[in-house]
Amino acid sequence: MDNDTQARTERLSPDGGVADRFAASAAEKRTMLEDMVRIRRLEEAWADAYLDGEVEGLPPSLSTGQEAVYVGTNAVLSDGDCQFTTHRGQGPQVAAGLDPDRILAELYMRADGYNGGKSYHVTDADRGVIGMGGIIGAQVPVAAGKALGQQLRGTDRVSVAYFGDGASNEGAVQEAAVLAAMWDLPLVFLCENNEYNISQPASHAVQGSSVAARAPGYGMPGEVVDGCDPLAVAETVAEAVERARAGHGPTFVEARTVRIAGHLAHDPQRYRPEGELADARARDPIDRFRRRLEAEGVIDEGEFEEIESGVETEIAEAVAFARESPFPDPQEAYEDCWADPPAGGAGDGGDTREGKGGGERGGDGA
Ligand SMILES: Cc1ncc(C[n+]2csc(CCOP(=O)(O)OP(=O)(O)O)c2C)c(N)n1
Ligand SMILES: [Mg+2]
Repeated sequence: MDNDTQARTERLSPDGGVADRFAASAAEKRTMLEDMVRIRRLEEAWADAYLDGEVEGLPPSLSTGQEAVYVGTNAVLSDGDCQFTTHRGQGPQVAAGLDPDRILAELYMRADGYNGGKSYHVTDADRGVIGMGGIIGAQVPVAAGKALGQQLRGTDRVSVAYFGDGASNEGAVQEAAVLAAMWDLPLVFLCENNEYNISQPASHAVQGSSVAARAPGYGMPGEVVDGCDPLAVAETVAEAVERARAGHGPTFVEARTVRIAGHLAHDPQRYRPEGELADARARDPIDRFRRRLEAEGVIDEGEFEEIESGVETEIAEAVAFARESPFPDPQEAYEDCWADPPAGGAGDGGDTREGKGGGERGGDGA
């Protein structure tokens, strides 16, 4: 082993001493449980709206069963950190504290939505939630670009790229992983292994014991974590984030989770072997965490029902807000296509890039 490889191997040691493990207070645990319920109810409201014919377009992609991944991750992120979501992006949005009124308004394609009703890949750059999602895996190199920016600016901020077990096979993910490891980018590769990509079991697309087993090949540590346990996720992501903040580069985290809903809301999942869905439901992270918090005395008997009814009221109000919000003006389709030129910079007065439709932001051809 040459010196460089030796140094790199030592630095990749999970016991490298950079971890500042996550410890949740009772109040934080209760908030995590509440946020998991909030994610689920918000998504169910969206699915109901679609199945009732109130909302049109692509059927909703729910993250039922995967909520622990998002609340665990968001428990350790701070202001200035970024997360790049998949086509199941509602979990990170809610867990990051985005307003359910405006999330649902976007899912109802209304003007008060986070993207003005123009794309359900909800984005709130101020809170570092960047919605991509349409092309699986495509958000990962973009997240690597953000992490490079965070590194070049000398910050200790990090980015998280979510992607699925299916997306883990995409070239975009491989290339981002190679580059991120080479450049020690402050990036967490967060693979949500929900055991399916559409109707194909993950075991038919991933050879070997785990997706994370590929990590040493990229030149980064890999961790497998129980993605149905928010505290385990928080602990593992905390370690990855701490390593990234300290300048030690990326980590590949594989959260073993479970897809209880279909691929999209109208999917009856007839392709699943008998009994598999029942097994998946038995691993429901909300039920499990609720039982754990009751056993620990963090919540009293009956308190879960209070949490549920509070969230249900909140989501019913968010649905009412979304319904009342107007549709965007058709002219809006031409807005927000290009970034504003920097104030006082050379670009003032219009977008001068060639071959991009030219003219000012929102001009014809944009
Ligand atoms: C590049 C690309 N290929 C195929 C698709 C079609 N597609 C949408 S979701 C999906 C499955 C993705 O599976 P996984 O990455 O495991 O994510 P999950 O849906 O399980 O969350 C596929 C193949 C796509 N959107 N983009
Ligand atoms: Mg999957």
